[in-house]
Amino acid sequence: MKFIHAADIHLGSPFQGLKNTPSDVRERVVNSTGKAMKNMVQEAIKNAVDFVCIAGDLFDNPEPDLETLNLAIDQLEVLSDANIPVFLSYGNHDYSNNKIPSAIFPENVKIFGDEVETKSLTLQDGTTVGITGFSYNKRAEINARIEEYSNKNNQFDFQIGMLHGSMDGLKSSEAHYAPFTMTQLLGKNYDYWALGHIHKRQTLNESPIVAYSGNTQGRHINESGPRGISLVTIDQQGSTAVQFLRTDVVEWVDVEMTVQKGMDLNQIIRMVIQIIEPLEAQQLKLININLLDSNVLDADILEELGNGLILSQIQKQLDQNDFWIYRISLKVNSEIQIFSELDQEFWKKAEASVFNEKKVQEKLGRLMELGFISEEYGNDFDVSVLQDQVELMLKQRNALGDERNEN
Ligand SMILES: [Mn+2]
Repeated sequence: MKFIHAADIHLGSPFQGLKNTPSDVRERVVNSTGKAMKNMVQEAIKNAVDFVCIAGDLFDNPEPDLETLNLAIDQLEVLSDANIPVFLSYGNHDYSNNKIPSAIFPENVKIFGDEVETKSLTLQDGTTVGITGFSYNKRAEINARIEEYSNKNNQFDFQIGMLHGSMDGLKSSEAHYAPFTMTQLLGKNYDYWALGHIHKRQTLNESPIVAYSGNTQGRHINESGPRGISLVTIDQQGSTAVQFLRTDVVEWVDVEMTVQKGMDLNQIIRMVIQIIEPLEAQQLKLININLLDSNVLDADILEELGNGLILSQIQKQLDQNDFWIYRISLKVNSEIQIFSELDQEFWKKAEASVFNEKKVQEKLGRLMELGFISEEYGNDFDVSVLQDQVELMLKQRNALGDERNEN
């Protein structure tokens, strides 16, 4: 038995933070989630799988626009033409609210309702499979749903659990979605758990495999690195092999480089190009350059880094089919203390209370009514960028003071 475990395709993701990007790069990024779905479908056909599981968040939004919806229908029809059934559950992003009538999907698509249920499938060789799951019907599913899953039904040769959620006790913004414990999952005696919701690919248990396939396309720098799906093969003895197949067309990459005191504009540009150009570029790479120790640079160089001059020079010299550097982040040496005569613990506390999104949004306040400010600090506002800039300014201004203190 062979199937694809996919999740978090997020069709229709808006990709807002790309305003200074050339239109061809922008277009590739905006179309990337759809292209990733196409790649998933092609892999299903190429590998002649028995079925496909999509464990939540097929759409980025519970009310996808027509173009997004049609793309999904078209791709599901390609699978239908290839006689490949699809098991689909909705997650916290595309929770079912009757905005998407299930009748618009081809018949090979089996959609889970908001109660946990088991759908059965008989493969061509007679193998029987039970697939158990449910769809979200609201954005936040804080209740554990795992006890509603039945134990393995022995009328099936294999049973697979699909669950969009997070491990109980997880501490992150992804926590508290249909929480489960490993003991609960393993207690069901299923042959494989196809998880969705956490976008970072990971295996939580080896036998049976309990895993997140990760999302099919990274959508911002916090989703860096290769993204894709799992091709799962379970033989008659129940031993399972999982192969990672890439589906992404755009890869977000964080690159670090350390600058030296006295470096001029051309040296910095050369250094960046020398590090970026040799990178393998099968996918378009969207790169965030972290310039470490940037506090040692001269003030005029820092200004050229800050006003985008150096960035635009680098962008011109790199092949835009392969690389797009969208940001240079100036990082300061963390060993330098700001106002070292102050209690550093107090300083850190103050820093944390000033640089949180709520505070910064509050300060921005009515300034956001000005077009150029809302464009700069709009939807994708990243507080850490502002924090880096301020830290750099303080460390530069403060450097003299600290040097004096040393004598
Ligand atoms: Mn998701």
